Amino acid sequence: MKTIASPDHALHFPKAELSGGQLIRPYECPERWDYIVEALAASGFSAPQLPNALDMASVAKVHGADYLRFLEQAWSLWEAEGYEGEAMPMAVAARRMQQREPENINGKLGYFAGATETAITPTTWQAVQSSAACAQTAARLLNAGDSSAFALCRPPGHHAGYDLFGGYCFMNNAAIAAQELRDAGASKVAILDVDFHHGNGTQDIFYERNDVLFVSLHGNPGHAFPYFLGYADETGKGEGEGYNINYPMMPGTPYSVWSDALTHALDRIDQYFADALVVSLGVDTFERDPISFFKLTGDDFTRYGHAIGKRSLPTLFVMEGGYAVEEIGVNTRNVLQGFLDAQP
Ligand code: 6XA
Ligand code: ZN
Repeated sequence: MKTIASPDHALHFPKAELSGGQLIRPYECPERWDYIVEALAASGFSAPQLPNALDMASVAKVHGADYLRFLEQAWSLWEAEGYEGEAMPMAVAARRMQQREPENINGKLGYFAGATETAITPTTWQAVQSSAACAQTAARLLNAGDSSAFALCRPPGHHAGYDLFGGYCFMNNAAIAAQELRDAGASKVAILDVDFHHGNGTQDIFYERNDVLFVSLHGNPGHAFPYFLGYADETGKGEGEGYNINYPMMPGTPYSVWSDALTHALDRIDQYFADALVVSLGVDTFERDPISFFKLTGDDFTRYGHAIGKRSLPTLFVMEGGYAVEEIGVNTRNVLQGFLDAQP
């Protein structure tokens, strides 16, 4: 299994995240990437390869043109205002307000925001493009016949919607990968999101489509970020009806319960007869994750990697969250190793 990763990830590292009423050092930090690279090397995985330059064709099918223009221009518009800090949304386009992109950068930030903890720096856009390029390049490995690949994306992507950023995400790497697989001829693609948080952005992008099945296991949104999407009664719309499946779970959920949901999810994916599987891989389901509430142990990651591998689908793993930084490498490695050990 090849790993695609870019050192450009380090270009995105805001000084601050708004959390608990304070500006703190972001949980989503560059060392996360280093620990994963290190753990894979220590277990004999091949050295990461660089992505090719990002091709915007598949990106433009999952994100709006206005939104992409905003991401590209946000820092220069912010800088032109003479602000000293990093760009962060404050006022948002809430209920019964106009859904119309304002001229002012503060207005634009709020208009495109799904959450306000995520800051934009001078070099964020480069990191975002390289992260998406990792997912795209890895998808093209599957298109060329590899049976699996790992896109070590940073920043992550699953909270990024058609025209929304937030939750540390800007472009939806998993959605770009799924679109890339579709464009190369896969007629059906499944996305399995095992990150602790609901992949609201991925759900948003594919909600009215039946060519991409979205299945997510996550903290119940009544109790967990992103709070406003991820309930079990969200099943898709129009042609997409029946092609969105959510498994929200309560605080304290242990592996015994989580793995039953995974079996159910994998059965649904089997019944869909997908040509390829994209896994949004967040390891923030770990028992000692600082911002999450599931109780998976290190060995549970191996177990579920194996369960995914047994389904024998061409599989692309795309990195999402995980904030127990010292364990993130081993937990991620465990999923990939469990997967590989189940391959015929
Ligand atoms: C914001 C929490 C963001 C969650 C990010 C994440 N306070 N998503 O891990 O998967
Ligand atoms: Zn997460």
